[in-house]
Amino acid sequence: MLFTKKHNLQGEITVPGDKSISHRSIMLGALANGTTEVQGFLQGADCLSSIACFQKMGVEIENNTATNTVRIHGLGLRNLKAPQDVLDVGNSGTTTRLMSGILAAQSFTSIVNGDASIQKRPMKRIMTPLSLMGADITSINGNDCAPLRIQGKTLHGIHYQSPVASAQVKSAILLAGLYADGETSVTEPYVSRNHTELMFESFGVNIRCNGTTATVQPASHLDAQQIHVPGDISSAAYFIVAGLITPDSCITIKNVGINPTRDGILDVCKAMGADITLDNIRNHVGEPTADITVRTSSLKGTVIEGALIPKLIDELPIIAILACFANGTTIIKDAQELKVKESNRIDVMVQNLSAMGADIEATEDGMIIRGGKALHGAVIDSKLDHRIAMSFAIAGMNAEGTTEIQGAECVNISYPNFYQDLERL
Ligand code: SPQ
Repeated sequence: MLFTKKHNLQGEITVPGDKSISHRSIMLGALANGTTEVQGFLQGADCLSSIACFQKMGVEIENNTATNTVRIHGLGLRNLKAPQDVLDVGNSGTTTRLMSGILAAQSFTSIVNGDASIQKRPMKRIMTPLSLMGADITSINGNDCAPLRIQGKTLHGIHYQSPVASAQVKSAILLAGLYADGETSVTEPYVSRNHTELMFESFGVNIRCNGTTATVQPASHLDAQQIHVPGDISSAAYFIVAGLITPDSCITIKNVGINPTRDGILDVCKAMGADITLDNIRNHVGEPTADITVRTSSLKGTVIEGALIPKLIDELPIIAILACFANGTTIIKDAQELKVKESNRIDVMVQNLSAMGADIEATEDGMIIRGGKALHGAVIDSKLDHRIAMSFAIAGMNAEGTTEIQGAECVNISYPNFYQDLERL
């Protein structure tokens, strides 16, 4: 797909539902008693993988793709059926890791597998704590990646000190903790996104959060809920950056989730001097939303590190593009997790931005970007990573000449209509 220079992006846009919340709505809805109705569900390939996996375990799920409404007829905590086939998670790390926490406690054995990218992503981070709880979980190829074989067992509560700030690790343990014979807690180096904890609370689970520790009590049952999924801030991020760096632009993104564990990009924009405002702030079951308006801005470099990193981990590729359009140097540290996403997002950003003429270097745990150098078009290998493809669409619209994105269709993972929405502006 080809991109050329643009100016004057104007208008309002509503981005699709939050990917993390959409996944969790399927999983908790499947385990609840009664029918959970989800509005604003993300119809991205990753969330459809979550639906398909739970359907294979006997859960009736109706997905109205015209209205983005999903109805999940929950089977209750202990009534999932043994799948007749491999549980195919596609490209979705969230499905793989969270569902493994649930599978670890079932009365059957299952095989979890996904695409070539999933088969390279580290699973030891969940295998270790789940095994400590008593789970029988093995990597079939012995490389600590999928395919995983999970034989359900009786689980015990643990207090786990996680070496990484990862919502997927935390959530896998907390989901397993629903079935444990005692209290389960997870402490992280920094707080990661807390959608599982918030949704647990609304489904009636006894969950407590204190600083970087989340503690869950075993559950007897979950109560079905009505869920409104806010717009995904990770998807909004591309329009936030487009509005800030494209000349003569003003964009409003409506109904975006601004959960404080996810809103790091807003902090970065403010630190860089961006013209960004939040209006119409509302709250639904602990998940606040706002309309975000951005205008073309003169930006300065900043340092992004520490506790801020988990709050914007998926936005770092597009933030690297933003940094190219700022005066001065932007330093991204403590972000080694970027290496184990759908692609190695440090290497892929540095290679592709260098090809466009940016002054960028990779470090052990991030990137250093010296902004202010004009970008020119290049051929971009997305590595079939949706966040890379969307980031370079925005870069290509702000570069001289033509940018060609290879594998551009991978946006389907989290934002199927991304290019159409961009075109509308
Ligand atoms: O699901 P997947 O493939 O892991 O998706 C990504 C993404 O860019 O969409 C990461 F590659 O988001 C993760 C995120 O990075 C989604 C997520 C969640 O829903 O719990 C948490 C983060 O991952 P982690 O490893 O930090 O827990």
